[in-house]
Amino acid sequence: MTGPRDFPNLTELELAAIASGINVADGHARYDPTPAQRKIIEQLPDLFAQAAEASPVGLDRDAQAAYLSAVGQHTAGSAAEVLTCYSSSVAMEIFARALAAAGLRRVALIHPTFDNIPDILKGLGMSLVPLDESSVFDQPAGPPPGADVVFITTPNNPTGRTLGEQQLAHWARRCAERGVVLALDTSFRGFDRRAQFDHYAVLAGSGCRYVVIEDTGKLWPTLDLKVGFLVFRRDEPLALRRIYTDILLGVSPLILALVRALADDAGEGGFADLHRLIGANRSIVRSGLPRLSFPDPDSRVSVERIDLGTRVTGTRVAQALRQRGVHALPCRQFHWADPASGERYLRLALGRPGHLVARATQMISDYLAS
Ligand code: EGV
Repeated sequence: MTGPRDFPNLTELELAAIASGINVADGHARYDPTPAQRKIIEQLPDLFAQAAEASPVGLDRDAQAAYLSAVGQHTAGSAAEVLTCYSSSVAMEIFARALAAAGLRRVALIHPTFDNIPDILKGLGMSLVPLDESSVFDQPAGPPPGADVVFITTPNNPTGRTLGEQQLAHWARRCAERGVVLALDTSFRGFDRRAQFDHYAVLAGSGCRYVVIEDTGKLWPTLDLKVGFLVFRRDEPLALRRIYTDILLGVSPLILALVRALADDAGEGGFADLHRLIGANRSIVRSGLPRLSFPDPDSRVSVERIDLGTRVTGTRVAQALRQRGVHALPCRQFHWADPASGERYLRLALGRPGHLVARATQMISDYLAS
């Protein structure tokens, strides 16, 4: 039997979930495509032919513009440089390498957050200081003394907490005053309209240095055909472009054409459909577990935490559920600076067909009652 210690990170748990059973572990989109999405998928041979003919530069520009405008980032195209990557983790790796090359090593990072963010940063020699969510969102502080970078995931994973416009302006101003780089991971913004005000207008207005990682990877059921965008001020001194071209010539034009089509659909009602699906799945979880509490009442992202209290740990519950064929994530590793504080939570993925979320919820309910 596999125990929690056999999983060095959350992604290893997610891989075990893909191998068998009911998978509400990873945050990737595994719901049934909507009719509009199905139509796009049926056009894949045509998209392939178009991608083979068209200018890769134009396809890249169109995919970027379609995505950024679907999520309200209207000034990104004029104010910033955008580099298209195979995933947000690839963008993250390039960003961290650029920080290391510049000797910027002290990163104040939101806590909790998905563990591959601290792991990639640590892997490139960064030293991390935790920024509690309360000091990011409730009483926005400033960069801790000595910090070179402030890194905020917004909406955050797994809590769904999101920077409002005033809060972003506050952080941008405080970073500008101190010459600190403000880094944002906005992979979940497609789920939450409150995260779709024009961040680049606020960032440009403050004059701060910024790097933003945008992502299509959580949104559409495309079998992981997706892109991450690395976005930064045109005069940013970090060697982002140089390190990008060390790693990539570019992403496949087929993926760019697909992203463009899905982003256009998202802007024309696709996001509304997605928000309805996630909202319905969130209600299935909440109403199916009436005796539990949900620590993120305001969350709109495609994951939901449940609070198990202090009598059982998330690690134990996740392990027992795994033995029954249901895979969810224990939250210990999200709390990268204080793993014990994540033990009371379990995270369920909502980007799934409703019947699968219902089945997982029922099995969790049965297990907790037993
Ligand atoms: C989530 C998977 C990586 C990550 C999943 C995720 N792991 N990239 N090493 O994409 O919330 O489940 O972010």
